[in-house]
Amino acid sequence: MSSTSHVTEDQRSQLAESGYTVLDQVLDHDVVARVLEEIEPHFGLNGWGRNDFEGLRTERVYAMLAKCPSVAALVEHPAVLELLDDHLRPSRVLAACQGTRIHPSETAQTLHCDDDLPGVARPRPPWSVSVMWALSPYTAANGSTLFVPGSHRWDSPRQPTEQETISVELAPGSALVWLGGIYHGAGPNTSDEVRTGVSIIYFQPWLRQVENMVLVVGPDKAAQFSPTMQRLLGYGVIDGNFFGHVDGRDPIKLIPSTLEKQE
Ligand SMILES: O=C(O)CCC(=O)C(=O)O
Repeated sequence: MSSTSHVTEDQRSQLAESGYTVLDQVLDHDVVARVLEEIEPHFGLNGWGRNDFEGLRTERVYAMLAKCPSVAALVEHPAVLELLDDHLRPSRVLAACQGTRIHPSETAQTLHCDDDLPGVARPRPPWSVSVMWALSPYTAANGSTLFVPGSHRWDSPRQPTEQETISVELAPGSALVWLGGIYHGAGPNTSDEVRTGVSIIYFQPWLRQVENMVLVVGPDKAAQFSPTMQRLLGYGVIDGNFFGHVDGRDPIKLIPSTLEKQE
């Protein structure tokens, strides 16, 4: 590691070659404790995930930066930013930041790629980089993330199998960093303990509108337009009610009187 670098050459090459790497125990205990203290009251408020992908025995705290500001230390952690530099353009954007708590008896999440949604042929350079911060121990028994090493280089037709996965265990304060094209998913929780962490996704800067329409036309002003127009502005979600959500909900619900105007 050079005197100015927060990551090793091995970590950089593992991320590029295998598609994932680990930053072992890089957070101070008091940072972990602060984030846990801020997030704890939000668990238990929203209930379980609404489908198998969100996890029927998993709790998620969306809009985390608005609820738990200390998570900013994780989002802008210097080691993570350095790894992002290798794969995303400097003006990358934060795409998601959520707390996750996987409870006992949760089943394995479907193996997926984080940047596969537009259905463009693979392999290709990553459109996203994801980071999972462990706030509790992540073990194979309680659902540590499963990866198919090297699968970010696969072509489009090839699909992963469970037999190809490895489970990456983490100590609290560690981060697991992966490229958008790697097949992965949360493992099953066969233990009697919860697995708690923060999941963050960064996107290439061009995965966004040219004009930031929902700021140009805020919810009050958007109320004068038709539902078609509101959706064009960006008050909507795609892909299973997910991309574009605000705190887990369709942003069109933020527009006053929207319900009367729904098509
Ligand atoms: O929780 C994990 O270990 C991975 C989660 C994940 O990949 C997702 O929710 O998309």
